[in-house]
Amino acid sequence: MTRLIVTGGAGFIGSAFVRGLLSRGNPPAVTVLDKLTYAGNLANLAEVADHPEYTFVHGDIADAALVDELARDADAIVNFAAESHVDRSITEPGAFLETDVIGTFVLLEAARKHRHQRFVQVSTDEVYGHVETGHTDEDATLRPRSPYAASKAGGDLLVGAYSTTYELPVCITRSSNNFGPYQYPEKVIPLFVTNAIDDEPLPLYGDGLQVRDWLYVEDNCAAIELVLERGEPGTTYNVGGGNELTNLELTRMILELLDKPESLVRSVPDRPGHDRRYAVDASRIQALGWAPSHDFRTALADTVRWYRDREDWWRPLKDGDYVEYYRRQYADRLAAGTRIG
Ligand code: NAD
Ligand code: TDX
Repeated sequence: MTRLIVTGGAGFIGSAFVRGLLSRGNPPAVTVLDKLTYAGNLANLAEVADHPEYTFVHGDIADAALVDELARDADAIVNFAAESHVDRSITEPGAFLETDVIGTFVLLEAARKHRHQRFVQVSTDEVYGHVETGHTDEDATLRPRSPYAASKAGGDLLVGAYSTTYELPVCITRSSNNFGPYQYPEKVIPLFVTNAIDDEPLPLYGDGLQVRDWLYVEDNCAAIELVLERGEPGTTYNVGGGNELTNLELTRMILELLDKPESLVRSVPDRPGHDRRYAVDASRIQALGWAPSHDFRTALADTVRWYRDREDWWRPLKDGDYVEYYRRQYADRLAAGTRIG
């Protein structure tokens, strides 16, 4: 693949993918297509802005004319673009269907028309729904439970249909929770780290015993790159970090790294329909030659240090519309919250 469209490349994972690709020798030509929603941020791409193989296009993946024009000069698409936050999908689901379902459809149509060599759909373990015990493999039934997960599952089903019906060479990756630098401070790790730095309360949903499997963002990007290069057409690959933690355990680690007291934690009313646990079986991508190369505790410590050092990056994001988002999301919850420490 020599001419790549990376959608959502100004977001958290997409920008890590682009920075990684362009930091190595002989990279493909990369066109980032990004709508620059609240989650898109050109500061995430500042270090590649002058790279000769990098082009930025400001636009919507659901804009069929624009996507068609870009796809004509490309041979592969990696689709990171999405509305990605579960809590926002609960209050405003419409944008999730427009981007995660319709947007994916528009990209698939363009890839089909221009006979692309590869389409990689970046998806999530949330499409499998809550996993009580064991680990879900790629053949598990999709049981999405939030509007976000249902929209991602809808996108995935369309991708599968384009493989079967049109023999488009697609792959899907479904990863567990990512963490690392440049993650928008609505997701739990950057939210809790930046709140703790400011001695603000950490709103832990419910009993805090929900389980997530944490994956360092660069390890996910390595998996996506491997699938782009060597994935079997028509195949889905789970990507898991093998680092299952309860939210309470994670919160305690963050506080310890920042030397902050547990009295900052508030148990607040739970997320509606909150999935208790996700856990994927990643043996298929391991057989392709992937394994995470970052130790969880070291990567978490590095990530916490990054947010401590990069207030210039996150403080502006916690201003403006974010203030209203935070109030809507947390004011009542925090008023009803109880201390756990
Ligand atoms: P993010 O919210 O940080 O970034 C999303 C990016 O997509 C932003 O730059 C935004 O501007 C852009 N975008 C949104 N709508 C668009 C549209 N209609 N057209 C063009 N661009 C648009 O998300 P992220 O955490 O980087 O996630 C990237 C992908 O990985 C998503 O598809 C998400 O579902 C998936 N994923 C994320 C995680 C995670 O832990 N963050 C885990 C598994 C899968
Ligand atoms: O304020 C909070 N308090 C809290 O207890 C927030 C924001 C979250 N949580 C809990 C909910 C989850 O159990 O922390 C856990 C992680 O929450 P998020 O960071 O919102 O992630 P999650 O809902 O698990 O979804 C993430 O991983 C899968 C990404 O946002 C998705 O894009 C990805 O598909």
